[in-house]
Amino acid sequence: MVVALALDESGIPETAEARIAVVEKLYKKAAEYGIDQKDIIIDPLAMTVSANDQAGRATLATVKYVKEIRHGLSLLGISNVSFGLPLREHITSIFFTMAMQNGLSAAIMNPNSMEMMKAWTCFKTLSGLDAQCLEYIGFAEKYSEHLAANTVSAGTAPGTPANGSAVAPATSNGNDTIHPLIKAILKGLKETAAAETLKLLTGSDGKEPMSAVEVIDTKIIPALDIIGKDFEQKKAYLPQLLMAADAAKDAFAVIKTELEKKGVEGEKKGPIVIATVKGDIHDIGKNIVKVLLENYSFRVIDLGKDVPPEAVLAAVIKEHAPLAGLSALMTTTVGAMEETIKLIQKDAPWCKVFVGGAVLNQDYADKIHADAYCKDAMESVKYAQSICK
Ligand code: B12
Repeated sequence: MVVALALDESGIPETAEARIAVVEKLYKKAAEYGIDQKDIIIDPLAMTVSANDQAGRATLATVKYVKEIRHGLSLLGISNVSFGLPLREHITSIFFTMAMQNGLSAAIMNPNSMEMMKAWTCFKTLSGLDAQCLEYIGFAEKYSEHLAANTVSAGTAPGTPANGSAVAPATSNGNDTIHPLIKAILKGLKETAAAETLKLLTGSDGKEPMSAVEVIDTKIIPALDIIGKDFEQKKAYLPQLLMAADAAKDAFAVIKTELEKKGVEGEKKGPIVIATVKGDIHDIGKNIVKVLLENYSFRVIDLGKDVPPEAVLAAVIKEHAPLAGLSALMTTTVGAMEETIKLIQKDAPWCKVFVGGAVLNQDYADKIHADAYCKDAMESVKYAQSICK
């Protein structure tokens, strides 16, 4: 490839129009030598704004012309733009961002500059080039460490993580004592999570097989607790929480399939209406409760998540259900739970309501007049057995 600078015998043109004219001359001359446009990178030249306050505009307009009109490639040595100014990296990094936005193809820039890497990473994230914002999250982690080390602006940039590599939350980093299933959930590795779950359930790793409840209680829930705490402490971010939740779901899907294989046939008890309350989309815990209840021969009518009180009531009435289970995981949605309980107790007084979810406890369940609080899926089975004989 050839790098062609946008200058001629008369020097570097100051205006965008004149520089673009040089670009056209370059393409033409190259063609005479049999050099194809795709093999040329035009350098529109970053001139210093402290010497000419219009210099940035001329360069950016030329970058844009090369990209949008000629569909060609461009390159800039970025840092020259800020020569002679204080806090040069402010100008350099923003200029870099603007150049990328105008279609710059390549840059000569300092990858050891924190500000430049910030511009690069944020640009990628905002341009849809950073799957699930993982690169940005990885950068942010390093950036925070950097700030803590108190060496802002002139310091060394973090090594940008490899594209697409999952950035594990701090808690899970490099800790070899963590069980592989927990690790897989923390890192959002769905296939590994499913494979590790199967190993635990079947004992195919040469160890004693675990029960479904044991896998849920000692692996899946602790993993989600870790990522939840990391999320709270801003060590993990929403994309990671989502990935962990997805991996946990896949692990759980394996448990469900294994339980179904063992399937208990016979008459079904219940039915039990079950739902995550309005405003709340957390359904992993509710789904676990559902599967376990089904495994103990209950017919479960699962209304899903974010379910309005009226919809729960309607299902209870339609099925004349003796029991309804409500799940809430956020302090903000416990109100909806209380509202649902009130409605059921008023219009379907035969139906008992049992509640669960991480934000609840016995005291709170009493306060909102639930008939029972179950701290986990196994307790919910025991309670259901006491009601639906
Ligand atoms: C996974 C997860 C998510 C996933 C949910 C995916 C899904 N499909 O469920 C995603 C990423 C989508 C998510 C989103 C959000 N989340 Co979230 N999330 C979690 C996390 C990490 C784990 C929850 C979980 O599944 N636990 C594992 C299950 C098995 O446990 P469980 O639900 O408690 O269920 C057991 C028992 O409670 C009981 N049980 C549960 N339900 C029922 C029902 C009945 C009837 C019975 C009897 C028993 C029972 O049995 C279950 C099995 O033993 C928690 C943190 C935590 N450690 O709880 C945060 C957490 C609940 N999320 C939180 C927040 C803030 C959010 C968001 C608002 C984030 C955001 N800014 O967007 C959104 C919520 C959007 C909404 N409107 O609901 C906060 C809530 C804070 C609060 N106190 O209000 C938490 C606590 C994280 C935190 N520490 O900040 N989240």
